[in-house]
Amino acid sequence: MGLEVYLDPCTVNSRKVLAGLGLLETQYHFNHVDYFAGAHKEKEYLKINPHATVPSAVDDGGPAITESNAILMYAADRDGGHSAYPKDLKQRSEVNRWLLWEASVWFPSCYIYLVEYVVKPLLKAEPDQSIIDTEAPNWHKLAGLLDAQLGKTKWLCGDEPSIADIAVAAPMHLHAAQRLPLDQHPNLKRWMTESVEQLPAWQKTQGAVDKALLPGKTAQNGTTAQNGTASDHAHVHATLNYTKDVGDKLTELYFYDSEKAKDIHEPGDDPQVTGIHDGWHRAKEFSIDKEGFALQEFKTGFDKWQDDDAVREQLYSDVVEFLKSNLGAKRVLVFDHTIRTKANAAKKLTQETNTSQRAPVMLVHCDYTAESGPVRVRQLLGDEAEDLLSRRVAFVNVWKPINSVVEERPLAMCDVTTSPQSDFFKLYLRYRDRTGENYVMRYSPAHKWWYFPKMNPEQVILLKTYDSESDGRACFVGHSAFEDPNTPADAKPRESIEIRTIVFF
Ligand SMILES: N[C@@H](CCC(=O)N[C@@H](CS)C(=O)NCC(=O)O)C(=O)O
Repeated sequence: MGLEVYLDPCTVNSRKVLAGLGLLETQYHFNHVDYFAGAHKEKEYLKINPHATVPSAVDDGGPAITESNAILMYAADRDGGHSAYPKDLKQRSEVNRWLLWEASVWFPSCYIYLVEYVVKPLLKAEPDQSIIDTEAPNWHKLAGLLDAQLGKTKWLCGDEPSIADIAVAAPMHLHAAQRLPLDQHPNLKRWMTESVEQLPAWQKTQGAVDKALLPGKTAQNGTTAQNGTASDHAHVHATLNYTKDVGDKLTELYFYDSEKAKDIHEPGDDPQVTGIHDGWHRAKEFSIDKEGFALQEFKTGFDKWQDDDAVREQLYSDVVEFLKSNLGAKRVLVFDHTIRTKANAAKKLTQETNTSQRAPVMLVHCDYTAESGPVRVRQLLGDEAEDLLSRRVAFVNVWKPINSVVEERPLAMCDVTTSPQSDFFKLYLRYRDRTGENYVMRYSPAHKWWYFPKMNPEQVILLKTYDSESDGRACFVGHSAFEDPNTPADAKPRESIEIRTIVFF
């Protein structure tokens, strides 16, 4: 079986292990635990590491090693020893001293800079300078100890690099972005930039860190190979508005003024920072029956987007033909569309007038429920409905950028293979004359989210929002617009059209 490591290459202690194993030339098998998607808190992973932290390692079915420095100590001795963790008692105690010092005081101090200057900006939050000001004297005291040592030796424990160098360098691995004041500690700066950062084992682990934590610095679709066994594709971290399931109280939205709206549970009260994966590397593989969405090419010369009649008369028939040939449907009914632009942002989600011009919806939802799908078929198809409902019927939304490439508020989809039916519950939409139903979603760290950054107007996303077939295929895809942290400051507002269809098989 060999050495299995479980980690996310972008976290401090995971990166430490990968770089350390590289220095030790240890063979291992890499298992990706997606930290920002919360995979380290999932049931299966907790069986390996009940502390719910990354990294951890298991060798040949032995006990799990759940401390990064303990993994390096183990790996160094595992294959008969390595000079990076000397056997000589006195030399070893020097290395051990720095390993323990790093875990107990150095990591916590550097971590404060990482959170304020790297993690918070990633989440579009403001760094708190008072937190840095409070920590700075302690950080300088600790950095001073390192600086004094590195004034005497090239590496922390002598002339050769040891696992202590990797361990102590890891918490400062993004020192520029972390704004660590290294200039005041010249020996420390020299060691970090001219020694540690020149190690091939260190350099090989930089790409994954930059990609996850400094998205502006790296190209979008790059890959990082780990020991030839896995690759990590780009993702962003953003807030998605899930809804708390408050038990016996219904979740509702009123589209008119009513006393009844005074004490309701509204949706979107559970914002969660979530990893959203760039789907371009496998764009052709997604299907509306498996993941619940698909990406397709759809070219049209149509451009009168502000003219609803023209959209109906000129675009709908193209969409019918496109879906028939793509999905093998016998019949397709296009029954509605919505143009979403930020120019429509002033319109509240609950605005009463039923307009086709709206702002992007920042709520994790699916447009139909198991009950509202057939109801809508009956409303729209009258006498024909019962016959049509005796065969397979699906609702498919066609989502398409208009006018220009999407740079802000893109659409994210929750992979249906990670979101069982039990993660959905009903949102009641109260209109004056009727009540509609949507699904909203309760949060789960198991959800895997996808998006297609920079989609252009010749591409569409097909979203399955209802399927009458209950044979295990995808029926309801949760989706939401989100604030993309990669959006340039001068980006054009997103403009898109969502075309609602019923597909008969
Ligand atoms: N002392 C542990 C610390 C591990 C740790 O805290 N890892 C962080 C990522 S660097 C983590 O998984 N935190 C859990 C969380 O944020 O929920 C080690 O060195 O392995």
